[in-house]
Amino acid sequence: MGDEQGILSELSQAIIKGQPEVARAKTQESLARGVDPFVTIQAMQKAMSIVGVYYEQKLYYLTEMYMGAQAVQAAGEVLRPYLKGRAGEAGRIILGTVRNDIHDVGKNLVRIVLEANGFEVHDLGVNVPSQTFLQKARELDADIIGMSSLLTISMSEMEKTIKALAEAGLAGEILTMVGGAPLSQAFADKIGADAYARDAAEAVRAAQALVQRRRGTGA
Ligand code: B1M
Repeated sequence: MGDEQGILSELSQAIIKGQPEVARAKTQESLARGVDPFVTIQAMQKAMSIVGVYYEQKLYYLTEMYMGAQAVQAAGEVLRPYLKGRAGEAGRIILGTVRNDIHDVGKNLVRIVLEANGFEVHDLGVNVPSQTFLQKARELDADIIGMSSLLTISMSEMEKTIKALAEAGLAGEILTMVGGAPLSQAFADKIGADAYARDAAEAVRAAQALVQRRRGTGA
């Protein structure tokens, strides 16, 4: 429908141009017009990937990249309450971006979509050390530790958490899910992660499977 496409295209433009206030207003407008929040999230992800391409093509500098991210965050916060609590509790997840990495747009979208699917998500933010993931997961009796990384230099941090879990005798007890643009299934297998997810929708499916596996084994 033209109306839906029109408002989503205006929202995408606000993200590409790095205008958080406009992005917030356009998201509110999309809700008022009855656009499905999940469709809006997909449009936001697409717009952010265009920002990434412009940066790679050297059309954008860090500032534009940062403002694009701010616009996505502003739009996401408007959508969050409309998605939250659609389902019952599906499991408990500790989520964060690993140490040395401050990228959080993708992680925040993953959080929103997990919450929308009934997961209780404890977001530890960015630059999270492996021991903090472990401590919080124990303290809150989490089903899953979810780690995000966008930098090739921060990916190795994920393995540290997985090793720390094993050393604490918690491998197979608290399960791990990893994601982020530079990752792959092969990398996840190599570091011994329990699941890898390419995007937010896959993160939900993977988390559901992990919780089933954990509860199925009597944990
Ligand atoms: Co930076 N950055 N950045 N950046 N940045 C990248 C990642 C980069 C690829 C750009 C490039 O050079 N082409 C590059 C990394 C190269 C590499 O290591 N391979 C890069 C770099 C180098 C840097 C700096 C080092 C730049 C500098 O300072 N010289 C610096 C790093 C600082 C640090 O972290 N220590 C830096 C800084 C920044 C900004 C602050 C300006 C900003 C981040 C703002 C923020 O996040 N609040 C920024 C941005 C915006 C990007 C790009 C353009 C976009 C990332 C993004 O938001 N994508 C990115 C280029 C690109 O990706 N093309 C780039 C949109 C988001 C929806 O996708 O995050 O992939 P994504 O998340 C997806 C999936 O990956 C998955 O689901 C999400 C939703 O679909 N997913 C998970 C993510 N986490 C998951 C977890 C899961 C499951 C799925 O389970 C737990």
